Order: sequence, then structure tokens, then C-alpha cells
Amino acid sequence: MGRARRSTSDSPSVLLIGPYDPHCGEFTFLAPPLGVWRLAGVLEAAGIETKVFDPNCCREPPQRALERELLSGTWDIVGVSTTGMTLRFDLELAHIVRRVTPEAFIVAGGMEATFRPELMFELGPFDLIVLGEGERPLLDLVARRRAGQPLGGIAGTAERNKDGQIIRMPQRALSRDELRDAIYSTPYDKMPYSAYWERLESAYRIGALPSKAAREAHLAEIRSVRLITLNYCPMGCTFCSSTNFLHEAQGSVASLARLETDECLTMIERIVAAHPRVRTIIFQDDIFVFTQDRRILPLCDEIVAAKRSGRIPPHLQFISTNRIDAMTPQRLTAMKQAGFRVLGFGIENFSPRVLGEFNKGQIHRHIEPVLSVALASGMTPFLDLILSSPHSTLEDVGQTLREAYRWLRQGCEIGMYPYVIPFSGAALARDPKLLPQTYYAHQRVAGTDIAWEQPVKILPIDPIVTDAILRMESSFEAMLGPLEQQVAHLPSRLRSLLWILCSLPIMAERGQYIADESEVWSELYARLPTVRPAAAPIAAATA
Ligand code: B12
Ligand code: SF4
Repeated sequence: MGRARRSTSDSPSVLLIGPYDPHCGEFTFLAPPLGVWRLAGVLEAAGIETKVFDPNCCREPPQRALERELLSGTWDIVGVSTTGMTLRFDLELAHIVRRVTPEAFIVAGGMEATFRPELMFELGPFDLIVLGEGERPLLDLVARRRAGQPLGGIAGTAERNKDGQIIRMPQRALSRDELRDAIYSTPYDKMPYSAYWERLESAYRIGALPSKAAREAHLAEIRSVRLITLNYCPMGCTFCSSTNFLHEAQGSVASLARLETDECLTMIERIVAAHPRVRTIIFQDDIFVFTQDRRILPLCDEIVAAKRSGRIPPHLQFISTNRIDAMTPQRLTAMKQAGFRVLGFGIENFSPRVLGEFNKGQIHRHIEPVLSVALASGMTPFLDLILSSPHSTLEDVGQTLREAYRWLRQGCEIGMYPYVIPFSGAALARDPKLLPQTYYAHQRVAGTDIAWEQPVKILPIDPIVTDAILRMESSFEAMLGPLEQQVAHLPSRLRSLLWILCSLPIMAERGQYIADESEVWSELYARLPTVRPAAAPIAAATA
């Protein structure tokens, strides 16, 4: 985005701050924050000078970099993006904004702000909270500032009245055309993907990898650009917040929108033009293929044709997250031909009972056939798993661990989480019956004396299962420390093997056999040969 210049009443300037995660890349690849970049693109298209501050990609400590940025111009509006996982860090930045630029109008937006506006006012220095998609409320806010009009009553915001009460003004979700225009405005040419790639490449010590093939595989994974073609998700999984995001902002059931085939192609071409070194495009939609999907087959055909005609590079690959019950052999074949390399599936659990609790019981019968066909066709399924639910039994946990191990050995990648995290807005987080199962972390906002208790775990009701899960978690953390000293980055497949390894003695004590320990160690070494000489301290941590 352009440089800040002194604002006048008719040309406000806006600074947008992405969610701040000081443990960048700990869980997964980081990338430029798509939400604030899309907003910046929409504001710039409307002639509003806007800059993005990305705290995860600074040369100096982000706090100092932010102060410098704030002092480099006069900002009429500063927007802070929030998520549950990053909230304490997002708030730290918001308080810096208030201290350095006391006159700025500070707005919070994003997932956490949408579901918890009252918490934002309580903990943060905010003048206004944006609910849901930020495009319309921000444009309205700027227009009013330009016109010198009052800033109250904007649709899609929450404000605090004189009595301290929170007033919410709902907004309808973006229509299909509005969503398309917003996605088209995303300024990919300005988004610093190369800076992220360089950081990731050095973090992975790319040059040190043994074979060219392994290096290429890593590069394809790292040199990726994220594209979102859908606004959130209709599936209603009980642990998920995303599925309720638009409804929360609209105050009623919102309809979904997504790009058409030709619009997806337009975006792919733009991304390639903006970042010619890109190897993989990650479709970041919550779910990319629906059961009644009319887009996936024509899209794959169009991609194949575009590669053949040279419109997009033939080696370009794709990753997407999909519903497993939406996959058919025909779709899988078409996706493979188009260059889909990794298919994400929210499997969550292998126990039909737990899947029912998560409101996705219908996927169970599709797991085995779809994973088998996907693997046979040369694509890598990436399974997200949650080891336990509030009503899980030890058998459920055992079943999921055993199946996870089986699929890992067959070539799936797995991301594993021990319990449900009570994300604001998720059905399970709102269930009062689960309050006794909910555990809190004492969070502090650095640089302030603000602190609060944030819900962080929903543990199983059965105390035996909770005990097993918590012991696995502490064993996992004890093992992770020494491993991370030796390896630059620990991918999900290794983390999942560690979870399995940690579970073996704990589950065995309760009569649940998961796998042979020496075999699991061999699987771990096979994926991490360099760690072999230093295995002793790691083994000690599991004892
Ligand atoms: C892409 C993505 C990632 C990428 C992020 C890449 C990147 N830098 O963009 C990666 C893979 C790194 C990732 C990681 C994780 N993610 Co994630 N991720 C997503 C996903 C699928 C899409 C986000 C996105 O780009 N949306 C598209 C943009 C356009 O939408 P948006 O960000 O919501 O922004 C819009 C509005 O929110 C609003 N807005 C946003 N910010 C602001 C700021 C202001 C000032 C205003 C006015 C408005 C505003 O306007 C924007 C435009 O309309 C969401 C699900 C979802 N559908 O949102 C989950 C989601 C955000 N992730 C989630 C989680 C849990 C995680 C992880 C913790 C997973 C894990 N266990 O490892 C990690 C945490 C990483 C971290 N440190 O924060 C949760 C967050 C739950 C919560 N309530 O906070 C979500 C909601 C999924 C879910 N339902 O569980 N994630
Ligand atoms: S977990 Fe995935 S499929 Fe389920 S509601 Fe959330 S985004 Fe949709």
C-alpha cells in the first residue's frame, strides 16, 4: 500500500494491523494476513490511502516497528485484526497504538472481535468493533469521517453507549458480486509472499537438505500463495467458529457465496503474474468441494486447458481443504490431473460416536474408500484430527490413535490436537453443560496490567480419559523441547507421530494397545534421519 501522508478531513488514511503471532510458524506455515490485505485492497480501490502492518514479518521487534510506522504518518483510523489464539498479542499492539497515537480512531475486527465485542471493549482501547466482513463497515466509516458525519450506528459494528451497554448493529453478509469484487481487489502484487518464502526457506535450512527431490518438494510447499474463493462454511461442526461467523454478524442465517470457475482462473492468473516463482496455490476455503458441487469438474478442466495453452505454468500445483463425503473417484481423478497435490480433510476422529458429537457423523463411511483412492491416485491426504471430545471414551481415543497410525504409515499427513479448543462462537464453546469441563488460561497483555481468564480446553467428561489426554499432552511437550533443538521445523507428520508415541504407555496402562513402540520410533527416524544420534534424551523424555 502507498505511504502514509498527512491526512486531511477529506482524505483519511488507514492503517490495518494483521493478527500477531510471536510463535510464527509453530503450528503451520505463516503467510501474509489475507483478511487485512483484502480490506486494504478494497479501501485503496475506493481511493482511501491504506497501509498494512504485518507484525509477523518485521525486521525488528514488531512493537518497535509498529511505533515507527505509527509515527511515520497521521492515521485517522487504525484497524486491529483479532483471532482467539492471538488475542493477547493483538491487544498488546492495540494498546501501543493508543499510547503512540492517542487521537487515532481504533477499530477491532476479525473472528474474536465479531464473537466477543464486549470483551474487546473491556480489554482493548477500541472506539468501535466491526462485526463480520470488514469491507462495508470500513468504507462507511471512512465516508462518514470524510463527510464529518457522526460515526455511530454503522451497520456491521458494535459500539458502547454512555451507560456502557454494547449496541450491535447487524450487517448482511457480502453478496456474491460483492465477495467477487473484494477478492478481485486483493492486492497480491503488494503482498510480501517472497519475504515469507525466504524466511521459511532459511527456517527449513533448505540448502542443507540431502537430495534435489526433497528440496523441490519443500519448495513446492513453501512457495505457496493462499487464495480464498468462499466466504466461510455452512457445515455446522460443533467445535468450529468459522461456520457461525456470518450468522453472528448478520443476526440471522446468512447465505454463502463463492467464486465461479472462470473467476477462480482469473485469480490464479493474477497470482502467477504477481508471484511468478509460486509453485503451489492453496485454496484456503473452509471447504473447497461440496457434495452437490457443480464447480470442481469444470474448474479442473479449465486448469488443465490453461496449463496446456500456457496461460498458467504447467508445474503449478494446488492444495485444498474438502469434505471427505464430497469426494468421488471421478472428482479425485480430475483433481489429480489438474495438479492437486495435497487434499485436506477435516476427519477429526475415527469414532462414529464422536463424529456424531461433532455434527459430522455422515462422513464416517466415506473415510476408508476416499483415503484409499486419493492415496492410490498419488495425492497426499492431510487429515486434521481432534483426539478427544467432551463425551469421548478411552476406546474412542484408542480407535482414533490406531487409525491415525495406520493412515500415517500408508502415506497420509496428519495434524493432531488433543482436545477441543473452545473457540468463541463455536457451539461447544457456548454449551453451558460443558462449563465444568472448560479450562482457562490466565492471559496477560504485555506492557499493561490487563489480564483475563481465557477458555483454552474442553476436556472429556470421563476423568479417566481426561487424565490420559493431559498426561499425553505433558509427555508430548516434554519430547517436543529436545526435538525442536535439533530440527529447524517440525512438520505435522512428525508431531502426530510424537503424539502416538506419547500415547503408547499411557493407553497401554488402561488396556488399550495402539502400536508397537519400536516400530513407531522407526517411523519417526525414517522421517527424521538427522535426529538419530541425539535420540537418547528424547527417549528419556517419554519414559
Ligand atoms: C487461512 C487460515 C489460516 C492460515 C493463515 C494464513 C494467513 N496468514 O492468512 C494458517 C494456516 C496459517 C492458519 C493457522 C491457524 N489457524 Co487459521 N484459519 C484460516 C482460515 C481457513 C481462513 C482465514 C482467512 O484468510 N479468511 C479470509 C479473510 C478474507 O477473512 P478474515 O481473515 O476473516 O477477514 C475478514 C473479517 O474477519 C474481517 N476482519 C479481519 N480482520 C479485520 C480487522 C479489521 C480492523 C476489520 C475492520 C475487519 C477485519 O474483515 C475481513 C474481510 O472481510 C480461517 C477460517 C475462516 N474461514 O476464516 C481459519 C481460522 C482463522 N484459523 C483458526 C485457527 C484455530 C488456526 C490455528 C490455531 C490452527 C492450529 N491449531 O494450528 C492456527 C493459528 C495460527 C495463528 N498463530 O494464529 C480458527 C480461529 C478460531 C478463532 N475463533 O480464533 C479459524 C477461524 C478456523 C476455525 N473455525 O477454527 N489459519
Ligand atoms: S470444521 Fe470445517 S467443515 Fe466443519 S463447519 Fe468448520 S469450516 Fe466447515
